Amino acid sequence: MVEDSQSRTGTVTKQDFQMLSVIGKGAYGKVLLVKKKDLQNPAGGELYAMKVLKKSEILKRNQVEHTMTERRILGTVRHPFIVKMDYAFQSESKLFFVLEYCPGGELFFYLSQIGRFKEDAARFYASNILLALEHLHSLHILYRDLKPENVLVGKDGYAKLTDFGLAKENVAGNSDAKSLCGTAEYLSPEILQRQGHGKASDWWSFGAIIYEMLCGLPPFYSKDREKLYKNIKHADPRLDFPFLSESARDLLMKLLEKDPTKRLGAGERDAQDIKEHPWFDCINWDAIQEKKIPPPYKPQLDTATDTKHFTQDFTGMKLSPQDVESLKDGSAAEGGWNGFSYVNQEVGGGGAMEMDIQQ
Ligand code: ISQ
Repeated sequence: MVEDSQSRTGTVTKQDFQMLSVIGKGAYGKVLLVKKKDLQNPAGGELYAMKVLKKSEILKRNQVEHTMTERRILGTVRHPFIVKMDYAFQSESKLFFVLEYCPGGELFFYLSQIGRFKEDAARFYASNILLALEHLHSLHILYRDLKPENVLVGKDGYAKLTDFGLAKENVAGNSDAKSLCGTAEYLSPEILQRQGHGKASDWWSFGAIIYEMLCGLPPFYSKDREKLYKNIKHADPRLDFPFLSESARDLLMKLLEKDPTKRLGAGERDAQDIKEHPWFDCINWDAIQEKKIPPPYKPQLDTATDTKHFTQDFTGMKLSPQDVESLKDGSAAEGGWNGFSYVNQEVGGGGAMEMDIQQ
């Protein structure tokens, strides 16, 4: 009987996936649309987004800790509005995260195409993001990198958070690391002033994202970086648009509060105080969590592997010789990346699983 490497070893390697296209590119690597080879089903198995990181780049940029944090969080967290990781493995030169594929692409690619969302649509996506943040906070994890590119749309039309490279675990109190990370547009005044990041800083970014969904631009937008910083720290966000409801204006004012201790969501009750704001009055939180509410839009795909919701900058590219080469790079010992490899028990087939993680 022919065996795939998963049934042989209990883990997976690149050889278990067929590369289909490039759907994203970042500083440390790229994201590929891949199909898991399935010997029981010649048409092929499930589609995944495979994030491929170069070990040399991660080392060069001192991102080892961030990468291992992302790996640990993705291996621990299971939530309907957080991208699921099914496998993680490595070769001599690369790390691979095999993630749930979200065929709707970035929520903000969709937003950029239509300008701004109606309040009902913005409220729907905001409710997904809120439940994801609430769950992370309940596990003492700060997300710290809430920005439009990190919100994806799944095949069911619900939003999902991805990219935990900047997340922070084991936050006890409400204040934390003083490092400056994240895209400036969504960073809170306290982070810009290096006064630490607590749960309230995630609620600021949440406010900035709702603002952008409703108004079409981030709240303190300026091309000039210095002006942007100054605006975030000192300016009032513009809220006098005729299309904003009174409750939306009130919510944005309370989330974009400069003083993190006075911000909505800053208290002990965290997300609960935001859920009870009048803007969310018509939201049935249990029904959202159980995905019983029809989404404002469902990605329309011509084929299962249609990548029309991803920017053509990547999807138009042929797989480079390096991409193909990376397939040949045989799987390796863990080396300095001990504990990276992972198989989600729910997809592993139930056999004896090779788990190299020491949790
Ligand atoms: C899932 N689906 C599409 C794109 C992605 C990019 C990064 C991480 C996960 C993804």
